[in-house]
Order: sequence, then C-alpha cells, then structure tokens
Amino acid sequence: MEARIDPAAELRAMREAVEERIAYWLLEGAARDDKLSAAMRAGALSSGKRMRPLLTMLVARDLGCVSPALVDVACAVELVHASSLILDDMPCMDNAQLRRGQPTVHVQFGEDVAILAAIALLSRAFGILAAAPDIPPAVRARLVGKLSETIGAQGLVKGQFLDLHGKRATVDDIATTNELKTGVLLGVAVDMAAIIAQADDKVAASLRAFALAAGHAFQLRDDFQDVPGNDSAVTGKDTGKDAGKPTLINTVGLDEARRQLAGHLADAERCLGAALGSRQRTRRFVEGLFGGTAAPAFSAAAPSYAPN
Ligand code: GRG
Repeated sequence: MEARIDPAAELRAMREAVEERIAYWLLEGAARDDKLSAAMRAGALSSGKRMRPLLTMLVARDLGCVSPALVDVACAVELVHASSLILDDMPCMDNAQLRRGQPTVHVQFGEDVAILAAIALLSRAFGILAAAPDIPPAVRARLVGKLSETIGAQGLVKGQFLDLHGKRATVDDIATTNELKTGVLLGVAVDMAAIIAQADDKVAASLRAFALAAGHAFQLRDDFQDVPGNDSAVTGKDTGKDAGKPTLINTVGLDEARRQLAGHLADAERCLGAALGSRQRTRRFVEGLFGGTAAPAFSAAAPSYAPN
C-alpha cells in the first residue's frame, strides 16, 4: 500500500529545515557575539510565516524535485525577503516600529547596523546559491540571474521606489507598485522551484501567473490588516500606517477591494491548477494562508495525500 504523508507534519519539517539551515548559514564564518550578526539573525530568524521559502519547497516537491539543494535555494529567497523587510521598516522608508511582534531591526540595533545587516543578508543569499550542493552549472546560473533581476531596478527596488516616489494616481499604478513590491518575490519563489525542478516553460508560466495573482491577493490582505481598528498584537505590525496613502482600499473602497481580492484568489487557484493539476502540497498551503480572508476561492482540502 502507498505510504501516506501527514501534510501538517511535512510542512512543519520543511519550516524547521529552512530555519535550521538559515541559522547555520548565518553562523558560518560570523562573529557570533557581534551586533551585526545579532541584527542579521533578528531580521532573518524572527517569527515570520516563511511563506516564500515554503512556496519554493512545496512547488518544487509537487513538481517531483528531490534535489539536496532545494532547502538552500529556499533559504536564499527568504534572506532576500528578510533584507527587504529591514530596509522597508527604516525611518527613511516606512518608518515602522514593530515587525513580527518585535521592535524593528533599526529600533533594536540602530539605523547604521540595520542597513549593514540588510546588505549582508542580501550578499549571503547569493553566497548560498553559489555554494548549494549538486546544482548543474547552467541551472545555478539561471537561479542566480533570476534572483538578481527580481531584486534590482526592474523588481523589488523599483517597487519600493514607486511606493515612495511614484504617482499612484490610478488603480493600474497601484497594481504595478503592488506587483513589484510583493508579487515579484512570490514570483521568484515559484520561478526558483521551476528552475531547480527543470519544469517546462508552460508549467513555469502558469506558476508565475499563480504567484502574481497570489501576490495581489496577499498585498490586499496586508492592506486590510492595516485598516485602523485591527490589533497590532494580532497582526504583529503597526496599523493605520496607510492612512492618506493611495492604497487600493483607500482608492476604490472596502467593498470593491474585497471583490478584487476574490478575483485574484480565483485567478491564483485556476493558474495553480493549470501548473500542478491535482498535486496537493502547494494548494493546501495556499488554502491555509488565505483561509481566513473574506473571500477564500480555494476550497477545503482532504487531510492527507500520497507523496510524489
Ligand atoms: C534590496 C532586498 C532589497 C530591497 C529593497 C525595501 C525594498 C527594496 C522593498 C520592500 C518590499 C517590501 C517589504 C514589501 C512588502 C511585502 C510584504 C507584504 C511583506 C510582508 O510579508 P509576510 O507577511 O511577512 O510574508 P513575514 O513576517 O511573515 O515574513
């Protein structure tokens, strides 16, 4: 009889593997007791959802990938995310005091150390890709290129620049900023999975479309959490920071934003089905992420499934 896997246990094991491996990479060659290392660990290992590295691992596993490098590829994606959060929270950007229920990295360690920690985490991400075991050279080069183009002036950095300086006059402007700030990092999480699993172009394109739709949904959900009245103790972040900003909710109102959230979730579900068919790991995880929203498009799933 085919062995059954407990999905919750598998997810827990993946999360632990990512966190243990990040801890390993951040201790490697670091002075354990200095402020810079402590700031890097605080930024990377505080209690995040690990949504991006888990997406990388789950999608790759759903695609049948058993590469020993998978966890390292997932860690590289998470370190880029951690770096972006430290920078985003800085006084010259979002000026946030609270992140993941803790004082932000610059509040704990000072602005100078926070900037250096963010750069060091970013550099570590590429070092990890360079060192990850058993990746064919052409695949490694594609992974590095994809991560680099996601961060740079056409990706995350541009999204942040538009957030700070863009006009965001129309709903399309807002969607572009959201896609660059949030969508592209979810996009690269699934792109990296498709690259390391050596998936064909059609599957990779459907996965990318899934991630971008999920990114829009996720950003909208983030905006809903910011609405005054939500509890920082629950969200782990400052709330009310979007007051007066041209977010989608402020521009189109709560009802239309809810309608758009439902549309993005439906798109995400359709594209995920096109990419992965009935394979369940990724679908189950995304259902868990969005299960509490006003408009869940993902349906409830069975409690266990057969492995690849
Ligand atoms: C050079 C890496 C780098 C970035 C420069 C600062 C910047 C450009 C971009 C900021 C992008 C950013 C922080 C967007 C917000 C995305 C978002 C919704 C983050 C929250 O993600 P969660 O909920 O967080 O997954 P956890 O804490 O669970 O990891």
